[in-house]
Amino acid sequence: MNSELSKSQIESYRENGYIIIEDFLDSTELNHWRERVEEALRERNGQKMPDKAVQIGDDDGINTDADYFKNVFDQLLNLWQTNEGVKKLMLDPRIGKLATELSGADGIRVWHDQALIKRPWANPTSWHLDTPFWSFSDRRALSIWIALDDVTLENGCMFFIPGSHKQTTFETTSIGKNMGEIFDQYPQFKQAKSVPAVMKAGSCSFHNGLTIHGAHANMTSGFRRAMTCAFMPDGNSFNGQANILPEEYLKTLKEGDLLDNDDQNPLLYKVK
Ligand SMILES: O=C(O)CCC(=O)C(=O)O
Ligand SMILES: [Fe+2]
Repeated sequence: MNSELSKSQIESYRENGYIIIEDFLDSTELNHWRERVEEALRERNGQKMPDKAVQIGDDDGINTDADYFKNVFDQLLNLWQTNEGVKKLMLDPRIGKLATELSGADGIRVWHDQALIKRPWANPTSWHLDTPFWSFSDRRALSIWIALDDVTLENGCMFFIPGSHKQTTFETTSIGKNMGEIFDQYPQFKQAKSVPAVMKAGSCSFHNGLTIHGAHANMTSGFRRAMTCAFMPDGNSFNGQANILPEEYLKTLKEGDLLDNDDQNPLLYKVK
């Protein structure tokens, strides 16, 4: 695993709100990730979250058009909670260290992982932000996105609006059918130049949850598979939004409570 960051990579991430790390996994590691993720997906049999009976493609109340959205990607969350192999891979402190260093936090917790599988001919992913959906509000929150297949302009690579993370806010927008809806909320980026994140299988990107991003449609007959994980800087508190927190845990939380439950949000890395 290519888990060393140079100063200029960190600077570039902070400036642009995303970074691509080529050859993050070598070919042996990549095969292992593919096998573990495939196994975890088979076990889940379409169940989107470990603790809820929602199937992929069901209306989740976040996305405004279920029929359209189910053809954007298969989205399965918190595979680390249901598969030991994925847990080992996902809770790797080297990934935690990368996320900590890029974010500038003094420690990092898993918010949730998710497999994002664009099937052949899948719809595009509308431009959006991530952090406004989460149960904490931190401008440093970020995600890793690991390519399990070669990701191209043809099969649904992600795109970023560089620097947008410095100006966006925690105000929510829907992820609907209209690709560019978010630009009505942030008109200052209507003329911005987007950058595609084309990468080989085994490479990864990190993006700040406040960086405007989206993805192409899959214009091919092949799959575009990604394994991703969202991270919460350690020390954050509950902002009142349920997001993916289980009912039982939510019942115990009130706004302002520290989110330090190691079973739900394991601490991956802490600066000593
Ligand atoms: O994979 C995609 O199409 C979108 C991914 C994304 O939005 C994310 O990882 O935050
Ligand atoms: Fe996203």
